[in-house]
Amino acid sequence: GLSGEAVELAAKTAKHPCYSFEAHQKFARMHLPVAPVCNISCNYCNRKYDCVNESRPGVTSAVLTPEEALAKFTRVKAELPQLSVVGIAGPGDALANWRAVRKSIELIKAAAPDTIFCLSTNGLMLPRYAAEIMELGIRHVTVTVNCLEPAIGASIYHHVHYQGNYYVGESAANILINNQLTGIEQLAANGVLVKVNTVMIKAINGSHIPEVVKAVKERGAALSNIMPLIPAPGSVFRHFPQTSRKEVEALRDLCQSELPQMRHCQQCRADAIGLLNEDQSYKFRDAKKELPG
Ligand code: CLF
Ligand code: SF4
Repeated sequence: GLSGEAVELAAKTAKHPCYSFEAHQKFARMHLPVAPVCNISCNYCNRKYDCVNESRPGVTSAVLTPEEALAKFTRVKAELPQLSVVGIAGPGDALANWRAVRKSIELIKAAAPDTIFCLSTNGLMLPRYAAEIMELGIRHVTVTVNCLEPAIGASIYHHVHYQGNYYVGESAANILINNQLTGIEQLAANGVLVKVNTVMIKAINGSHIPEVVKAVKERGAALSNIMPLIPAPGSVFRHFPQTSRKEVEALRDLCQSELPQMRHCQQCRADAIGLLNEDQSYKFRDAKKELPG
């Protein structure tokens, strides 16, 4: 039979609108924009916008302190009874802002212990923080993995800041990829449901993605989310064609036999609130805090 913890996790996942297709019309998530800094540079990113790990380029979110995050959560929870998940998805990387992220989660957990917490990360700092993530009770983590080979990664990532050093090219990609795969393995081995997001940049990783999905499955990932490249203004890839829905769907069909595919992702903002297809973040913004978008 299933252990008590497995039963509890299954119950949580049934209320997670991203991990469960059935849940996405019934349960809402809110993102807390408490993570402004990033430790890598993706060529599809424009740092004026939210992290493409989990969000649509185009609109900047105001960054909140942990105390402001708790206050916003309290306000949203009171008005949005379907709220089940609090996620951290930018505008930078959740683990490059770990103190603020951890504090925000601790405050909300104390106020509302039944909240499901969710993180999205590029994975660079996963080996460093996996134990703390699990101690905090986080059981849903998304890692964006775009390739397995440093030679491909050198075309996707401009640089990586790691342990006080600055890396570019294949050495940057090599560190990132190794940490992503190690981190996924550590989380999955301890019962965390790992979702892997992959940005389909047709000319660079299009034909390589089935291998990525296979490799993350071997390390214990539970779900795959292949996302189209949205060329962000100001990003290195700004002139790239947007990957078409058809191309993404075909790749998902191909990878489905390896890992379940998420097909209802909305590429949300770092401050998204509500059902996945019904963003209500505009209702909960504090005019004083908003940056010009
Ligand atoms: Fe947010 Fe992401 Fe958690 Fe969902 S979003 S941190 S797993 S609670 Fe969901 Fe939005 Fe797609 Fe992300 S629809 S971008 S997959
Ligand atoms: Fe931008 Fe996210 Fe990549 Fe960081 S991890 S560079 S915020 S897309």
